[in-house]
Amino acid sequence: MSRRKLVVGNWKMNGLRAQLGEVEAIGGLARDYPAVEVGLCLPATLISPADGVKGAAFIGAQDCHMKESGAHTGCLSAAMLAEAGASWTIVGHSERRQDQGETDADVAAKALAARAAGLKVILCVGESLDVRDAGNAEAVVAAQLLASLPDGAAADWLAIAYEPIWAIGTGRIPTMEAVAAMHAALRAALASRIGVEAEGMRILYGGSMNGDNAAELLALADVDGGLIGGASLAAAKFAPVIAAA
Ligand code: 3PY
Repeated sequence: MSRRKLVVGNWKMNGLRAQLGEVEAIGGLARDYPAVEVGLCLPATLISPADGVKGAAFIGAQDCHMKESGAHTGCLSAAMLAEAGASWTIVGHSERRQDQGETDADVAAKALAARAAGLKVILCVGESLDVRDAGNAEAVVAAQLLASLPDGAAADWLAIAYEPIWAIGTGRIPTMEAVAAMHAALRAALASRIGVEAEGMRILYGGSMNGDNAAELLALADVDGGLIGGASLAAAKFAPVIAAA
């Protein structure tokens, strides 16, 4: 089955209004590659201003709360993010699983809350270096995916991002064989839960993806796009990744 490539920048805690020119330039690039779905998951403070300059890119958030509203100081609901202009959100990034102690159940609940507010979702999974070195990364990450998968998971609103924790921000990536094996294992795990719907669901690679390695990664059969950190912060660095898709 052919799946439209999805290439998404994750700006993490980077970006002030001074960087809106980069958002605009990336939105312009997205216009040049209509076959690719391009987006930027921005700090929440930039979502609304970015909405006006986003061109053909979509704007997303990096997290949302699992509740609709309430006494949760400092948190943002999915509806707030949607109102600000987000159409997607990331959930379950390993930095949040580690720094905020988010569990698989939290991640599934956040995905459902996002869906209820009309957001599409990128759900992140990935293994630590210890797990990779122990040789059972595929089983561990497949189990993490199934435990984080929300009810009603479907390809029209959910994408998966496989991000090995040890590859994030390190410049190291797994071998192409390891990436291919992991993506195939994740698709099989999805099929065991959601059947044929798994064929249409996009599975992105993330973790030190950049203009030098994107073409090789994106050519793998089950790699349907990328979730890109540092290389998405400037249009000049992001352009070759989008072009590779
Ligand atoms: C990275 O590439 O560093 C990421 O974590 C993307 O989400």
